[in-house]
Amino acid sequence: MLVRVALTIAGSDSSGGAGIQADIKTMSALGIYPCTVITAITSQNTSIVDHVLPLDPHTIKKQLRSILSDIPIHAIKIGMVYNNEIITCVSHSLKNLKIPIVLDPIIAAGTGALLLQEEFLSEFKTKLIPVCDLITPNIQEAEKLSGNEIKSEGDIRKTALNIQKQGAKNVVIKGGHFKNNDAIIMDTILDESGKFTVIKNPRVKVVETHGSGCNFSAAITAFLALKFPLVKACIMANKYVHNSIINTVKIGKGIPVNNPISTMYEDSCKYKVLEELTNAVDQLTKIKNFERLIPETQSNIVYAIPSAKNVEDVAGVDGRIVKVGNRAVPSSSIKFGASRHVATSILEYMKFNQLVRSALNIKNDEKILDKCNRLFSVTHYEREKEPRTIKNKEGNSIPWGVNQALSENPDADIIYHKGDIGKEPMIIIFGQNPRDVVNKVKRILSNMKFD
Ligand code: PXL
Repeated sequence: MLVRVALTIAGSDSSGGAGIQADIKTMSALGIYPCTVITAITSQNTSIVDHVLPLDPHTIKKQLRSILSDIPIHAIKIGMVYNNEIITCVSHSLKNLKIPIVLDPIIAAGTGALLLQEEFLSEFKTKLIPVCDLITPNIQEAEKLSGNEIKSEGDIRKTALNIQKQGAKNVVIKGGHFKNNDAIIMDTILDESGKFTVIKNPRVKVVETHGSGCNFSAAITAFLALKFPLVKACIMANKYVHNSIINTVKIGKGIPVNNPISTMYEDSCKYKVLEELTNAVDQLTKIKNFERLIPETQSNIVYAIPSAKNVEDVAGVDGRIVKVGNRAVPSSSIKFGASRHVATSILEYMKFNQLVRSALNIKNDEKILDKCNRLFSVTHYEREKEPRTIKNKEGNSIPWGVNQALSENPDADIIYHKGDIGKEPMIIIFGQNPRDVVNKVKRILSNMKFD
């Protein structure tokens, strides 16, 4: 397999959200093989940076030599450099390389601690900025590098030009901390030709996230290693980081951390979900007499990804499984977002037990319900007890009902209701996966007599 390789020169973050750990995750998730040169070891959690150990320049130089003398590197990222000795050593080692270099000018951690000792800012500017192809400051870092105060979009552009004059071929100023507009975040790119490109995104409602800056510069480095042109690489990295901010996780008591693996992980889950559900639908429709369990409103079997947040994260049969003569037939293909009702039921169930991710609705008649009661743990809810305020809100009835039923019995395999005016009675079979649900159907139908 052909592989593209990137190198990150950065500090270790023991909390795993930023620094070298963020770079490894981001680059790997984008299909790049990451090599690492560690410059410092930080002891930190989601609230504070407790200690910083800068490594000696000899050890850093040795790491750089080991990598550069052997492995063809397609792009380089520089993160935390901490002091003058490290700045000098990195600058010397990279000076004459013909590899795209992205410089993330890390001055302070999100929690406030200094990651570049202030007295070395001028060394940083004269020794590292001219070496890089792109520099990626946020608003505060851009202010520190230029000495400007940034209050307007005009100030951002002026500051980008100032930093470019210091020797950075291209500049992207990240707008996450720009307080001009609460709804929009804009990143401003100034490229080699002097052209500005602005990327706008709706602001994600999180207070602060740890690691988003590292994810952004690592993603740009990955896209440069994949040979994308620089502005395109910035645009793609911006989109990628926007998704990882949406999937931010709260792992400790302090600020949430970015989750750059989430998109890749969800995509891989989606593939497996589609595969397992396709097999299950195939099996289900071959079960003798299954069509006799299909209600007037037809059946659907669904399967959610582990991190499902809404019906778009739940796969089902588009157009449901319908009864045609004495056969059960899927109307169409299996898709995410194809089911509303059964998908809503599984999403509510997952709030009680994350391991239960699959469900199927079947007809509720006396004979079927009686068999369910004999074989499984069954609970129910009464639609007529649903408060009017909930009934009046579209889409609220099912979560209310499933919640009621599981509050009585949180381990139930089956939830039923007896219907209401205009609502057909229904049984929903739950399981950890579609195979589990199909096996429950087989047990319900075994030895069942139909006339
Ligand atoms: O987010 C910047 C950053 C970079 N590198 C290391 C860090 C941090 C922030 O905490 O710890 C090692």
